[in-house]
Amino acid sequence: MTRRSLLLALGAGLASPPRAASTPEETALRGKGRLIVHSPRPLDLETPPALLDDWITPLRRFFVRNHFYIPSIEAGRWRLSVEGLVEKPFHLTLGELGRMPQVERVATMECAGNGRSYFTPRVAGIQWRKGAVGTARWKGVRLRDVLARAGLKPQASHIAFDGADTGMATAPDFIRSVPVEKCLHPDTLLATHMNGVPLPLEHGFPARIITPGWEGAAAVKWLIRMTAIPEEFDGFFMKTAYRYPTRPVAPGEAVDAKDMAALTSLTVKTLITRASGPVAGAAWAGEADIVRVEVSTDGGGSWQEAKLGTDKAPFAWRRFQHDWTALQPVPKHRAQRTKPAGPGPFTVMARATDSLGRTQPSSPAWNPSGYLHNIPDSARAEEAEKREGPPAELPPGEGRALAQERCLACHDRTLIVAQRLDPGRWTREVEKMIRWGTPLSEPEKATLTRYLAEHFR
Ligand SMILES: Nc1nc2c(c(=O)[nH]1)N[C@H]1C(S)=C(S)[C@@H](COP(=O)(O)O)O[C@H]1N2
Ligand SMILES: [Mo]
Repeated sequence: MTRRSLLLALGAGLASPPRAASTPEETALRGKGRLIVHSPRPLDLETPPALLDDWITPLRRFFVRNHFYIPSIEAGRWRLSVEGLVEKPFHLTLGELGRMPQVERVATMECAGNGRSYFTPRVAGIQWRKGAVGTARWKGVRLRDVLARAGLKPQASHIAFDGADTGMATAPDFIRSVPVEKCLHPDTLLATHMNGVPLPLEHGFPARIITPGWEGAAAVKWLIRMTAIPEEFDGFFMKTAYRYPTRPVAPGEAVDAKDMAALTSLTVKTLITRASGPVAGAAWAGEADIVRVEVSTDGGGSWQEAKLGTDKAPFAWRRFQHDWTALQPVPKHRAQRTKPAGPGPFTVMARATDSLGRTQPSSPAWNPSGYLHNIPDSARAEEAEKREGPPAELPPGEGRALAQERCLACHDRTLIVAQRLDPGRWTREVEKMIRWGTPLSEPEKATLTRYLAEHFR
């Protein structure tokens, strides 16, 4: 073989490398290159605030929150079964769904854990900053039309929604229930489209629930079954996760199960998407409307009312704007002239009031799982998005091999190192993982917990 033919052969090889079939997560990640990766698989992506500068969030910027791996779905074989306390259980195909009356609603979706990283003491879970939120144009059928076809029995008080994803190892299935009253609301959808296109796989293709105004976990993706049941579903994702104290609690306080209730509507909140020239952002309030947004450009000393955007819909965020540029004084002889400052030490804040009269608290309402963080947003006028990459490896120490073998079997390193928990909270996380199928002997459990608590606290 000549040198030239060797090079040609190599070139040909490079042009068509043997391709490993890529996972749905890899495909989704490629389309969402500018998002913050909390975990590549399960896929958990957050949007930097500066990218949330539209009323409707483009799909390539929309956050992703998956507890487990994206399931594989074949549209032709997909069936949605409607069962439980109904007169006529039945299956729906995608074709039948498409022939039912279609409605479109713009609604904001936010993960209940958005802002979790700002709670003290820290709590376990994805360490979301500000961008687990977005607004989409959802299209599909009214959920109540589907339920009417099945005929709810009078004893039905909740509908349990099950998606095609399943828990890793023995982790519980992601099943969420919603009270019948919200399911029958004319704006609650069985959505098949998002921003005018069929739901992308990572957002729940071919169909998901949309409960406008409610925290994101109610919006079950890859829906395959809905079951009418007599009371709230009693699985992990209803009875342990996504619960919020029904009384005020002190930071770090343990809360009795009887003092916790399932999360429903979102609360009132702001997000600054641009901190200078002019200030801009979004404000939302779950099932309520935004009536006022105020902006402070002096760190909360004084507040001015911002202009609200003209785009609005009952469950969608409202854009706001306030004409202000971080100005630097100019010499007297150049009278009346100012020019935009370079980086300045200005702290811009935004707070909203909603139609229920709710405002944002000045300090976060700590709760055991770190939900509904909603203090007034603040941003530095010169703020640039810092992106720290995760470390390449887990730090050395006794227990590292165990962490690599047992934790990284299902989780990505990024997720582990982002947790900053005290030993008690690490113990609880490890115990949960043991319950969910991680094999660990007592001595291994002790070693692993010690390692995690020492390095990630
Ligand atoms: N089947 C299924 N549905 C799900 C989830 C999930 O893990 N599995 N995550 C929920 C949570 S916690 C949120 S915040 C939203 C996020 O929706 P998105 O990924 O389309 O932004 O989906 C919800 N629906
Ligand atoms: Mo969520």
